[in-house]
Amino acid sequence: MANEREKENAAIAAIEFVEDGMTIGLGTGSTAKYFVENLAEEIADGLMVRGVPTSEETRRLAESLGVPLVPIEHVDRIHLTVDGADEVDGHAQLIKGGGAALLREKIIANASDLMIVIADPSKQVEMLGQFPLPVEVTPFGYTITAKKVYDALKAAGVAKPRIDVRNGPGNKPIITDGGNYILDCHCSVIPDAPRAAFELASVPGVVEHGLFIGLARTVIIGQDDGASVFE
Ligand code: ABF
Repeated sequence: MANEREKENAAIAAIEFVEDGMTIGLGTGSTAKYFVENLAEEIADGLMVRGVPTSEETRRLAESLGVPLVPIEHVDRIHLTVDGADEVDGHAQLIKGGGAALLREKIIANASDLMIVIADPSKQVEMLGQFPLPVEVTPFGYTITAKKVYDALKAAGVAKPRIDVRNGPGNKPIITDGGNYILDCHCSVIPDAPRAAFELASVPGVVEHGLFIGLARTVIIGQDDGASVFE
């Protein structure tokens, strides 16, 4: 079980990478929340940065803490993004999207000079796949898309994928910030994550998937008394 101290220590270690003048992608989730809170304290002490939020949730949090924000459409460079993850393996490959923000998270991570993942030790895995892989799909044709997602995962070597539509209140599919649905793909293990990413990306109706391959270059794992930085 994650403890809050581990999450906050990972976030505090990421603050070391922040420099005056940076445009910073602000992640989503409970670990990224600590980063936004600590960044807000630095800004109150005079640090000059601006943020690009990866979700409406993070936008509201940052605004409430006085973090200056800029719409992504007005940005030509993002120097650094700091975000959490649902799983991270030894090659800095990630599963993200448990918070349903994976589309904006990936656009912003991909546009960043550096993406740093902050996590507690419970997120570290030998092989991705225990956490259900989120796949964002268009509502139009989503039952057909789900079948094609199943085929794609099988083609990538996942033995017995099980696909659920993520439901919210009233047992209705949750709607993402982008107006789409989330399929949660129970894989147990994803033996070849780059192949799975490739197969999923080729399915019409898939807007984005939660495999982040080759995006994170730095991983910070928080501990009770500090953090380990892997670069
Ligand atoms: C987001 O928040 C995600 O992509 C991931 O799903 C999640 C991790 O949340 P937490 O830090 O609360 O475990 O970054």
